[in-house]
Amino acid sequence: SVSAESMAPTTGEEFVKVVIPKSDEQRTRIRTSIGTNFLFRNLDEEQYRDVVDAMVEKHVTNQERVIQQGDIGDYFYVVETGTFDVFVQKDGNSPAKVYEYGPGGCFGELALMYNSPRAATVQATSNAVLWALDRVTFRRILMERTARKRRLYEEFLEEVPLLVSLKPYERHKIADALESVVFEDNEVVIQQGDVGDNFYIIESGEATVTKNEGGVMRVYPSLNKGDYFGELALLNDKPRQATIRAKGKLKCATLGKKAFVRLLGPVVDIIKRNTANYRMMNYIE
Ligand code: 1OR
Repeated sequence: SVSAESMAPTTGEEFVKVVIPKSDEQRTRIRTSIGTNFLFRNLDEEQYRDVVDAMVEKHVTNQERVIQQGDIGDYFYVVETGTFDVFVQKDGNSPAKVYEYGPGGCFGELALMYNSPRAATVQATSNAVLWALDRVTFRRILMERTARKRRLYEEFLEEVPLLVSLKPYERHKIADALESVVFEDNEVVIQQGDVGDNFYIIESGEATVTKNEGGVMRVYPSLNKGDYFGELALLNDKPRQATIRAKGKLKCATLGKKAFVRLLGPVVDIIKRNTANYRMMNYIE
C-alpha cells in the first residue's frame, strides 16, 4: 500500500511525498545499495529519508527487460544484487551492447531528466533485485544536483585530452563522480611514499612535481589545467612515486580509486601508454 502526505513547498507548487512502507531490513538493504553511489552523496537527512521512503523493491528474473529503448521514462533504478546489460539500437541495426551494471550501479536517469524516450534497453543477465524511484521523487530530489554537476564539469571534461575519446555519456558518469578540491600555495596534494586513494585532474592553477631519487631531489615539468596525476598508485597499487604541490592556488577535480577503475576503464590503455613516457623521463622505474 502507498500512503501519501501532502506537501506545500515554498514555491507554492503542490506535490505529494511518496511513502512506500518498509521494514528495517529493507531500509538497511537500501542504505547498502546506495552507499557507494555518487548521486546520493551529500543528501541531507530529510532528502535521504524521502528517497528511501519512496523506493520500491523490484525483483527481476534473468533476461527480463527492465527498460525498453524508446519507451517513456517512469522509474530510476539502483541495483542491489544482480547484473544487467545495456543495448542501444541505432537506425535499423541490431542492438549493440554498450555497457553493463552490477550491484551499486544505477540507470534510467536520462529519460527522467530530459523528458526524452529511453535511450537504451536494460536487460537482466541474472536474477536481480532493484530499488525503483518514481519520476517525481527523482526529479524533486536527485535531478537538480545531478544536472548541476554535469553542467559544472562537462565543458571542462570535454577539453581534457585524456578524455576526448570517451562518449558523452561516459563523461556524464565521470561528472557525477567528481568532487572539487582546492589547495593553497605550497600545499602538498600527494606525498611521495604515501598510499594512493585518489586521482586528480587540474581544473585551474599549477602543480609542481618533485621526486626524491636516492636522496637527490629532482624537479619534473609542472602540471597545468587539463593535466592529470595520481594515476600510478591506482594502476599498480604502489606507493606514490612523486610529491605534487600546489604552486599558487590549485583547484582539482578528484575521483576515488573505485570510481577511477570503473569509469576510466576505457582510457586505461591511454593512461598506460602515457606512463611509458614517464619511464623514458626516468620519472618512474
Ligand atoms: P534512460 O532513462 O534513457 C536507459 O534509460 C538507460 O540506460 C539510460 O537512461 C542510462 O541510464 C543507461 N547511452 C544511453 N544510456 C545509457 C548508456 C549509453 N549506457 C547506459 N545507459 N551509452 C552510450 C551508447 C552510445 C553507453 C555509454 C558507455
